Amino acid sequence: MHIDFLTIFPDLIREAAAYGITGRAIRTGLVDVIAHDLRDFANDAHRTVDDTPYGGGAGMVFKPGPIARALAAVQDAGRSLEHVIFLTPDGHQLDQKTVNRLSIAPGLVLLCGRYRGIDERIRELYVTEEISVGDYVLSGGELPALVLMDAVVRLIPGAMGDAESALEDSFQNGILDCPWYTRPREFEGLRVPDVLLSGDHQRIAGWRRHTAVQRTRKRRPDLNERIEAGDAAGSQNEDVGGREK
Ligand code: 9D3
Repeated sequence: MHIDFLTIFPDLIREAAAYGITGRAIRTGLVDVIAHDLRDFANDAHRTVDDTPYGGGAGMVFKPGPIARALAAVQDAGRSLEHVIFLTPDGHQLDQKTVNRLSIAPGLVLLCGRYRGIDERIRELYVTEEISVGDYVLSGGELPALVLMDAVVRLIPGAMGDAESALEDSFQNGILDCPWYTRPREFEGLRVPDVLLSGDHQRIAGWRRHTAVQRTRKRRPDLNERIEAGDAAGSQNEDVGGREK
């Protein structure tokens, strides 16, 4: 998968992309990430990418020209503009269903805004999808774009080792995880539940299911409604399509 970021902070993207599962996926050639500096597509000596809003008001708006030229450069490099995703607080809130769908795309273009936003005509002309990461205010789209990339890349076949199974996550989607313990057997006066030391794998599996359901009931009654309705996977986990699960 090709992932192109359009941003005024390309180094933030490059730095963050080098870690963890994404970093390894890049090194093994499963993914290639290019962070384009929008300022490279400005047309003045000051590399200006923003301007004051028509009609007045505080803050600055990204000019359409640099973004359009950056997108043209992405296309000239042979990438499709089929998925031009604008990260914005008024987008569709990111969920696993969206991540699954995007994980089978050959390429994504992630447009990161700042300030008051971007000129509306870019949204009309080029943006195919608008995504938010939740109802809280951040200072820009870079961290949301990295969140989206992280969630997508881990679903690409080969990106995760067996120990970090994406398959297991998709099963558990719609239900929270059970508690986990490792050594020592007693820590600051708290002991590991005996059942986990029993060696009885059926009882252990039962305990894990039970504690997971209990925790989901208590912490996420919204998810729990779907479990009760016999829809354990919830709407978050519809078939990816085109890939074996
Ligand atoms: C005046 C209205 N503001 C919207 C709540 C304007 C505004 C605030 C912050 C516009 C952009 C931003 C910067 N945030 C993002 O670019 C962003 C974001 C976010 O702030 N929260 C959740 N998801 C996202 S995705 C991009």
